[in-house]
Amino acid sequence: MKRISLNVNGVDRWVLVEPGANLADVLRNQLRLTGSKVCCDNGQCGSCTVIIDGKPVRACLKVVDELAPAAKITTIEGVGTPGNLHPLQVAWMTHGAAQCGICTSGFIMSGKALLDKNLSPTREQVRAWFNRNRNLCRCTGYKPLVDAVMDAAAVMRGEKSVAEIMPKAKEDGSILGSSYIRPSAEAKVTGTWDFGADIALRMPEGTLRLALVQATVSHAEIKGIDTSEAEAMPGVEKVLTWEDVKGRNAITGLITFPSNKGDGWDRPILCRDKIFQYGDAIAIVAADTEAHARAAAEKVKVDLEILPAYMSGFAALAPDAMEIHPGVPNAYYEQGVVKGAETAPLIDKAAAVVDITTYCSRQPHLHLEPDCGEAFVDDDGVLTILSKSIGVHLHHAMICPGLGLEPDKLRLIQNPTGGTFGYKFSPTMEALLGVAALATGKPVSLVYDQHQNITYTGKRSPVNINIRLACGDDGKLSAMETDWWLDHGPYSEFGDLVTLRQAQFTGAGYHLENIRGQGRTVATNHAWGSAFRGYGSPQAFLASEIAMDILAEKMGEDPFEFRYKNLYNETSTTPTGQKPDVLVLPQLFDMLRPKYEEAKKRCAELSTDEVKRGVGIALGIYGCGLDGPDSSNARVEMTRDGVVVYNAWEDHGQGADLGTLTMAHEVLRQAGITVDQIKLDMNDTNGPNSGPAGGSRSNVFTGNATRVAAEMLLNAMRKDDGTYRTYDEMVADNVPLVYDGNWVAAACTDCTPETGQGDPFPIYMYEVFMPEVEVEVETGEVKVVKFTTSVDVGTIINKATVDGQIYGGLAQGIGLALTEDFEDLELHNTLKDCGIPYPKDVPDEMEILYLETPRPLGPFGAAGCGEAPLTAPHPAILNAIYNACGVRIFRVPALPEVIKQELEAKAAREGTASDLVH
Ligand code: MCN
Ligand code: FES
Ligand code: FES
Repeated sequence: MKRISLNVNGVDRWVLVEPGANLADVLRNQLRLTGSKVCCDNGQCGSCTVIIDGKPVRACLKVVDELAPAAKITTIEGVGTPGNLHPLQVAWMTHGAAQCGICTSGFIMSGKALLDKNLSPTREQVRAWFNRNRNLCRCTGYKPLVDAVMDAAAVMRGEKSVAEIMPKAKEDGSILGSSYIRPSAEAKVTGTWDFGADIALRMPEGTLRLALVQATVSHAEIKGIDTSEAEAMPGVEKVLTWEDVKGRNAITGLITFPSNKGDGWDRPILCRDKIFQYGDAIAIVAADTEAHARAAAEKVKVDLEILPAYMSGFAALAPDAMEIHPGVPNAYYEQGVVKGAETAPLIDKAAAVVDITTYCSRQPHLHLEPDCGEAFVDDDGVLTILSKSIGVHLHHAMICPGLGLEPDKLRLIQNPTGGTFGYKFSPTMEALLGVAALATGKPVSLVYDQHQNITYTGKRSPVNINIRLACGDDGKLSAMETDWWLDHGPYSEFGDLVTLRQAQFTGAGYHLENIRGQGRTVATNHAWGSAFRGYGSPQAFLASEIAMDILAEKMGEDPFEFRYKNLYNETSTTPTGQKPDVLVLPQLFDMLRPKYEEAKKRCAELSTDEVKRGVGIALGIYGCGLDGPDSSNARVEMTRDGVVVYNAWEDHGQGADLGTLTMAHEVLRQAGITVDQIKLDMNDTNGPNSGPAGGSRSNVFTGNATRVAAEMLLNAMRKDDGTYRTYDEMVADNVPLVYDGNWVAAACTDCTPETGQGDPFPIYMYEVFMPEVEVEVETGEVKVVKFTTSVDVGTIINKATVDGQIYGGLAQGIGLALTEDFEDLELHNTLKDCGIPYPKDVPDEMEILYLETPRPLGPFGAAGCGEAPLTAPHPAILNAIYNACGVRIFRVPALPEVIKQELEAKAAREGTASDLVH
């Protein structure tokens, strides 16, 4: 221990520190300055950035003993406070630059250090600065962050006023379609928005800190668990195993497909007999400090008999592979597609056929905030779990029987959340927190480190698709056949659903009357499959959008025009036989066509022998909803102080608060209710069940339910003369004050497992992707240098939100196409090694062309938007690579070494061919 003095935000503070303590921990744990966030703890993400003597420093890397005695440290708390903001903080809010907000203070500190020494940086200098200082953001695609710095610099130079950079108010007071600032923005930009790890620090004295004993192998039988040594370690309160779980000790996947050979109870809370994947939880240590808990966890001995690990669908499907869940075949669910006429004869007589196999990777979510949560039993005996859940009611149903609780004895509340991108559609640590709080009777907290976060949360399910796509002499598509498997890891929850998505989206967007297909869900010992933005569609579009490109070439047609003439028309149905909700694809292509022609010219002009430039096209579609029948609920209450809106539109970072506020305000402003008079009370199982915030369904479903509840209140407020009652008048007239709104997708039906036919979604969103890439011939390195996209997500509810969703999704698409993977457990276990794009990996030139076709069923005409940008940016990038250098890649990520190898093979082929000619 050492007593040192730190000058933080202009104040001298004395602290006692352990030798080697890092500044991030001292600031957060000792000085309680939790505005600096810790996401990676190893210098990769920049979320802990502070300024020391004018320089941006990643506090997690800075050992406090090594600070110069007179060092002046500035944290986000010293930059601006709510109501007294720095221009950077204002600009961050007005550009929607704080989505989830976990990276925000790090970026603002880094940006401030830049502007303090250069008040007129170019955009490129800002990007290079953030890149050099390792500032990562997973939500925004970086462009809005650069916009924010440029605006803040203009304000600081005196060229713009703060008022000029604020969103423009509409004359009628409506905020619909504006860039109105989200309610959580000010807290996010000032570092006062408490995430789960911050809440853990503010838990009462006596809170136990948890650590997990986890599997370090992928498949094994458990012969014994010995906790005795761990129990004797300092600070340990209890070591818990499966014997301490009072219920069924399993998380149920709520399987609804009767033909699924699994029963949905295959995921243990704490493993008893078997390890199914790396990271599986075997025991929980509860101790007075996290360090004590982690040290004791190391001492739990687990006796294992190692089994063969099946780390891919190929391996698990081998005839001699053992059943991962004894009694259930590894291929446990089959999905068929039968639409129109038999395809074999049509393929036989086609003018051209493409027959290819594509593989979409186990993309990691790479949300920056490590999974975390708290639990306690409240004064009424209700187990209350706080977590990053994006489906509080769904998770309640999934974990309640496993914990052995009556439903009314369990409550889930969402914490402010630093990004999920879908991984939190599955419960992660909720049941573990619950087991520990019940068994110890004390409040508990559990915070994963980034290694646990990456290795022990769900991933995108890899899919291997064989596709045969055929067209007639006129270049019109005549038939499609598909055969696929989907590697869903060991746990079946939602595996059938994502297998069905392949039937719904392979070939979507085109007039295609005849389809036959067969797919299967396969259990493996790799990471369990969870939802991920675009859920199921990136795998499907990788196959059909590469096939379309090749077919166009076979027919001697331009890939853009070949697609255009095959788009959905008035007589088309989707691959599941549903009539599209709106016909917008031709317009989206028309908007893009001039840009495409320019891009082709530019690519030809700018290509050199060393660097080839190319442009690619792909379309993407996604449905809003859970698939088949779906509904949502919301509540609105008139109070003396204004209106309170209750729903469970969980916020990953996408802006559920602003969505809710806008929907309610747009209705209630007719009665003179202002935005400031609306309060939000969200994401608690004690409130209305709105369903999970997945499947880009919330804007449509919970938006509609909120609208309906607000309309019910509005009607109740309306007097006979057309004016509206005040709260006092409502009370005086005995008019009820609380209204429950419900919205149901009335016409939706399930797709059958045999044919895949049905009407699964009420509303779809549409996007066309046009990246331009440069391929360095010598190395195979690919850079996306420009991205243009045309999008229809219906009426835009908030412009800054939708822009941010699209830019952020495109950045993730670039990662999916070129760098991101979670395959090798030894290699892919940090943010950087998993291939997350840094600022310079994403182009600054990103252009979005909007078409706003109102959806008849959408709230104020809106569709969803979160998943659209990650449906098909990656096949568009692979198509652009082909356009640039003539190399076809069929699997992602398209790594430089693979492209280089293909370029060399191509050069060798061409060399041989030219030898033959001479
Ligand atoms: N929106 C809008 N106008 C429209 C459509 C949508 O302003 N016409 C807004 C909505 O109000 C909402 C956002 O766009 O704020 C996304 O709406 P929607 O598509 O309905 O999606 P959900 O609210 O259900 O959010 C989930 C969706 C999914 S499924 C994933 S995964 C995802 C995503 O949104 N994960 C995200 N966006 C994310 N953004 C961030 N920053 N972090 C994540 O983890
Ligand atoms: Fe310090 Fe990531 S937490 S750089
Ligand atoms: Fe940057 Fe979420 S806003 S990581």
